Amino acid sequence: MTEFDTVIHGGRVATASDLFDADIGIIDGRIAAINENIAGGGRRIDATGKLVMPGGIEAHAHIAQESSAGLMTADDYYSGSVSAAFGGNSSFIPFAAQHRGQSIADVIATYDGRAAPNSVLDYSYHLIISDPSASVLEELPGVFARGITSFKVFMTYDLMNIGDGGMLDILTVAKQHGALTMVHAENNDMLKWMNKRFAAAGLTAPKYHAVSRPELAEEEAINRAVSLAKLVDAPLFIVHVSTSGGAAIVQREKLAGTKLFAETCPQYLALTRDDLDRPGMEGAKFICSPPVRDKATQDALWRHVQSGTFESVSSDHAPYRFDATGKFANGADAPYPKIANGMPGIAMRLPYLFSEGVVKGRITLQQFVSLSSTGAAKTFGMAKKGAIAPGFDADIAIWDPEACRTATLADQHDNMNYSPFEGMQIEGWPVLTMNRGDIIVENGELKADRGRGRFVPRKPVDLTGKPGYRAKELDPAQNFGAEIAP
Ligand code: DUC
Ligand code: ZN
Ligand code: ZN
Repeated sequence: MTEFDTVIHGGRVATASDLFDADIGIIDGRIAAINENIAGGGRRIDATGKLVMPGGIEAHAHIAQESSAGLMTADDYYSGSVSAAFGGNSSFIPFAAQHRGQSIADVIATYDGRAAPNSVLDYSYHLIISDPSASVLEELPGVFARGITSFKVFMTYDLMNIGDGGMLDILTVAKQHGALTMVHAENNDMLKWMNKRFAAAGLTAPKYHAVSRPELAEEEAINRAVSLAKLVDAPLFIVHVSTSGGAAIVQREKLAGTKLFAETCPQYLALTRDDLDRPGMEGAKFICSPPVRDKATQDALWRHVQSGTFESVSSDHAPYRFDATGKFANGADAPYPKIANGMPGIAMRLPYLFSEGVVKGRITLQQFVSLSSTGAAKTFGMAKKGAIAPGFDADIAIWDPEACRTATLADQHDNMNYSPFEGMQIEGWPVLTMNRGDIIVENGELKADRGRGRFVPRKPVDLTGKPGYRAKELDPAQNFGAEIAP
């Protein structure tokens, strides 16, 4: 008889395609068997009455990252990974951010030093490129060889915005290596112009953050980013889509076969600009970019979640404490453009999506698995993660679908002093999180050692089913768009 290290028995297994009752046998951190009534096992985990799902893959988190202004996030790779694990995630992909003038080798060495000794979960990085100089472009093949196959660029923030030409350079190199370019799409000049007018009028309270970043700024930038990617037929991933118009562009382009991927985040489904207008400076807790919008936008984004516009729902965990180390690093009454930009949510992403999505009947359990795990694994090339299948890493989350709780700060297990989700009623909760067969969290207790997580080398993006677009002006096969005399 095969001797399993661990057997999870009695549970209902949910994958991105199926729902069935089965036991799971695990050997050496991998799923070795999925069957009825698996006997034995060095350790037996009773999942009766529970859902057994692929552990979440958090594909958008800012961990131990300095902002372009030099402000460090409140979570490092220990607290960030612990918080992720309490929220049902088995692995995560934070950003490794280049600051201008920095070599990529230095960026990666810096983040290796932050992640490897600390993470309790497997991890990879998306590389943020803020300075696509010739030497940086030359370094990129080495980054792909290392298995970092995605990076993020910005169309906004003066210290990050690489301009349309810089984006074309990055998209072109990325395409050559099978990498995926991710983009923060907001029109920089629109935002700066709005900020100037608001400052002149003395409109600096947190609530003006939302008004100063209009939906049009995102829609215009998404449209432009997609056009740039289409010109060179490169794949593109739009991060944190916050508008109905932006999501509609993604939907339309996907239908046209464009090599396009996208995510939205729980805050755009759960919060509105009214939260920015809470008394005093409370609204600062809800400052993130792009900003949270309104109820109509929430409804539209839910419809896009339901109908397949997004590969994933990610947290965009960008933790800055509600004190002088974070939100108020520039003073307790700082005007909104000087308040740290981002909110925490890595532990709440999946409970929120399960409760508001599955329990309220907006999405199926299979869609939940896809949006929380499988979609990110496929899009970002994590070959052995994101599924419950033989040979895959035993990255598993066991959920109690009937657990009811009110979200509290104590549930987050991060380094924050607030949660934007505090007080929300949540139905369904992860009770056990496993990574490569090791239990990380069980019944509210951390069971893993600091630094046990491993770097996950990733594969090139899979573009199956996405024919793309050939600009005739760049295509020798179409004579570069010139008419040929008959
Ligand atoms: N973009 C992010 O992805 N997160 C925080 C702030 C930002 O601009
Ligand atoms: Zn961003
Ligand atoms: Zn982000």
